[in-house]
Amino acid sequence: MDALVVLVLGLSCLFLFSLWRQSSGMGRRGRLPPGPTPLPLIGNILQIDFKDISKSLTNLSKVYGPVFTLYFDMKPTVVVHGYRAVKEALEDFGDEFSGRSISPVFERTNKGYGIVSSNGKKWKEMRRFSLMTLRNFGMGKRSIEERVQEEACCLVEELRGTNDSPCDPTFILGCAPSNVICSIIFKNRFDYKDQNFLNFIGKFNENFRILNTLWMQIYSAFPGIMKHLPGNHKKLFNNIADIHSFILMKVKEHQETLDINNPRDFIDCFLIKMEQEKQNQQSEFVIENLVVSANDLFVAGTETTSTTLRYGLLLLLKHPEVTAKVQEEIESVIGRHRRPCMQDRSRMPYTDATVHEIQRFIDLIPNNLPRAATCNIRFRDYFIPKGTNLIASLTSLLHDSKEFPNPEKFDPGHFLDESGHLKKSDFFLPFSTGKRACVGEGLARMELFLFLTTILQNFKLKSLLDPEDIDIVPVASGFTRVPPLYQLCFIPV
Ligand code: LZ1
Repeated sequence: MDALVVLVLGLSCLFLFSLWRQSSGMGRRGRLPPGPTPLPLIGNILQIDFKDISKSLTNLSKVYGPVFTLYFDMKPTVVVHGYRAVKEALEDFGDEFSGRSISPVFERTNKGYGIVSSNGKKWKEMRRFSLMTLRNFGMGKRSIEERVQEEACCLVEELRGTNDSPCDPTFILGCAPSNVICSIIFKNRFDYKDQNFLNFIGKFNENFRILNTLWMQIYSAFPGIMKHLPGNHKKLFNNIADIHSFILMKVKEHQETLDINNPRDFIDCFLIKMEQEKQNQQSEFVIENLVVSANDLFVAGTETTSTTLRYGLLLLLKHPEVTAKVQEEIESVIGRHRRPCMQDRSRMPYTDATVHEIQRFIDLIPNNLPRAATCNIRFRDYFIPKGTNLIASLTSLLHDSKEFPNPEKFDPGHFLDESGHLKKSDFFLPFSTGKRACVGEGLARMELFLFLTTILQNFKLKSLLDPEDIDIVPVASGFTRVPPLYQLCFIPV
């Protein structure tokens, strides 16, 4: 048979199969939510602008309502959009939608271990352990807060080294959050010029770039073929192998110096758990889970916090009147002569509101991380079979125009009441909500508050442009929103 016949036969079978898949959902068991008609093989990709997925989802919700279905890779994805549908899916159906849908890339790198790409019992135990360990005193004597304060201090010294000259803050603001994770996992931070540190974070940064390329979209669609071909994805897998062996080497060092009564960091806490559970054949506390969980904490805790800080400074340059009020509050509550701490936050409503507004405005992860149905679900009037993917639009909450009038305007007033107190909002869910809500939320919010206040306590931010000329429109990207490139000067106060 020649290749053309095989191709035509293959495509026809796939076409019939996809028709059958669509119609089988319409039977006696109920049906999936409505949505645009999918084409064979390509599903609904023509309905999505991959430069701004979140906006496409908002437009589709105007046609199909707050709960709708899209097809990618021959599989249905249910989208929930708007406060009620998102809360209902992630909170009221918390267990039912607590699965993670795992892309072929992460399936291959994480093999179901760790926190981000695991499911079932493994996920429950790794999540629980990580939440406990990331609490402020979860790791013995040195609190998380102390580790972040130490890093904030080093960050200020590094910024001082720029000597008032214009700089792109990307590199330095990327080092600080990575180093906080280093301090939590490996016990100590590194110098920003340490070659081991630069190699290690360089591999994460390179992977982050590769994951946002078209190559990886193709890999995700056709993993069976792609994994035999040369290309960027090989670099990605090599980097992950290097990262894993670096972590493993650190684990070996820890094993040799472990003191069960004095855990120094995340690795020690995990090794102690391994020791406690060594009789248990089914224990999840095995080296693979330690290595992948550590890797997960870097992936989750570095680029996210660093992008928020970088975007935050850009917004402060654009709005000098906001920056001035924050600096006034720092001056009156903290002063110049001691370092900021978390206790200060409740006495600094304007600063707290500004950090909230930075997170709301930038909408870092607009479409959340994808979830999956852990069982067959009856949701509203629909039937959602086990394994169906779920996307919750976080944009639809963070940019809701009733809750946050003029949502496209940066204004800390969105989180302040008439008397200047912090006004919380149920719509503020940048870390998602429910059983899969971000494990690092507490850590991330601590870093944002301490890093931003420490920077503004020590420096005046000087822009190279007039505020009106500063561009704050995100460079739309696959997964996170990224600010445009910019430069600024840090002038010591
Ligand atoms: C994550 C993020 C990105 C990728 C994986 C996990 N947690 C952001 N927070």
